[in-house]
Amino acid sequence: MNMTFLPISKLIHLPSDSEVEARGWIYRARSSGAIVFLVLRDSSGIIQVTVKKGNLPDLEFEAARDAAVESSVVVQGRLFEDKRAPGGKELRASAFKVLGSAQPFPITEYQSEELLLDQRHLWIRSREQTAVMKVKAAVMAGARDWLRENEFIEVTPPMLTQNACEGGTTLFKLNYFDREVFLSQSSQMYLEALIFSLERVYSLAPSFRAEKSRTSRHLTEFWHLELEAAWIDYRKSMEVQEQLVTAMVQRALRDTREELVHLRKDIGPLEAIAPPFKRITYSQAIEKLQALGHGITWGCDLGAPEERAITADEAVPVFVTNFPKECKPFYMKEDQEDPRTYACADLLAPAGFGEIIGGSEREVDLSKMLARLEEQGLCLEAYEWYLDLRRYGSVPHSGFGLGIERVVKFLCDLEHIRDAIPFPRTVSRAYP
Ligand code: NSS
Repeated sequence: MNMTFLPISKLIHLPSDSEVEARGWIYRARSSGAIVFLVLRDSSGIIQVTVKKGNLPDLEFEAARDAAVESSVVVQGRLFEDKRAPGGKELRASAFKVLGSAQPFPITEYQSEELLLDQRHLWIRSREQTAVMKVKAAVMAGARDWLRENEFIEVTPPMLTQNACEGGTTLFKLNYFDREVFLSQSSQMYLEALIFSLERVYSLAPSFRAEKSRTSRHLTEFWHLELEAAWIDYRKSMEVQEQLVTAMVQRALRDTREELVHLRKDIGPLEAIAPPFKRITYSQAIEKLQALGHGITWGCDLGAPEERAITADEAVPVFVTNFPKECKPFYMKEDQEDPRTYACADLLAPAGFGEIIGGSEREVDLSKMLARLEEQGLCLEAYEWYLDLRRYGSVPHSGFGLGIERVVKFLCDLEHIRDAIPFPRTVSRAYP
């Protein structure tokens, strides 16, 4: 036999009568006497397989009949047209071999969320999870390609640090020989150090936040795409952000359209995402919220309900700029036109989704930064190296951080952010 081994998604497009070999895992199984009906899956798709007694050696027929769901198998046979089968083809087996037999699979239909999380190492084989991971890979590839084309250099910041970038309340502390260090909350400070030689840098790395609240948009470990660029202000940074986000969405639409359709049905709203994104100030957002009946006053940070209300009727993402100083961290630059606020912007995804990016221009004035660090009771010693960046040839610069899982949650229309990462870490879970 002249066998062609191909991924299932390719194999299914071969003409009827082709002799093929398929490898994969048994996704569904049913038998009626002398015929076994299987659905086989691999990383690319699924195919219907029928194994009929008499068409192959008895021992191989019995192996197919007895193989449990999730066994890995190799099937040889011929393709036939079958309109009802997924992809319109059926593979009729002439040879069948189990490579790895499976015990009864612990996940069946209608399992509780908790069980699925306990069995996460097995549940990631599901079609939904597989689709989400493919979308995520496309999103990251789209980002990296856009960044390379636009001359940003990828760098590798440390994950162990002595600095709190985003405030003391969400720090994971650990013993580092004779002292205490933290898991990185953000690579920003290290990226800032790197612009003095490379000018335009980014990193894609985990960030860690000891978030105690159980929300559907917080993980304790998430993948953070962070960018820092010399010579640009926060307005120019917003232009970078809208182009980058658009490139990420476009890549997902190009490479994983089928997965997106499977996950969210309507991809129209994703196709509508293109620059320019909308821009409103924090003060305008507060006015809108008050008009909508929210009991929020100027100076309060925006929470999930407020972000939802601001973007509910928007088709493109929305930048909210100029937050009051009391809402944001010490490193942001005061806005020259409105000194009560920082030159900063959060980017909210449309249709009520909420924040996907936080960014700002950075303070470069040493005395202002010292005053703020002291005000916030942060230990100056640990920040000496960061303050040096203001002492030796400081330049205007801006940067931002984008939560990859937030973007994936938005694109795939997921209810909970934990489904945007294969092994979610949350306040209640670090296993498996
Ligand atoms: O806290 S941020 O708003 N900003 C920073 O960390 C800056 N230091 C980034 C920078 O300028 N280099 O976080 C940035 C984004 C935020 O918009 C979310 O999309 C995401 O990081 N983020 C999270 N995703 C998932 N889970 C949690 N807990 C989380 N926290 C932030």
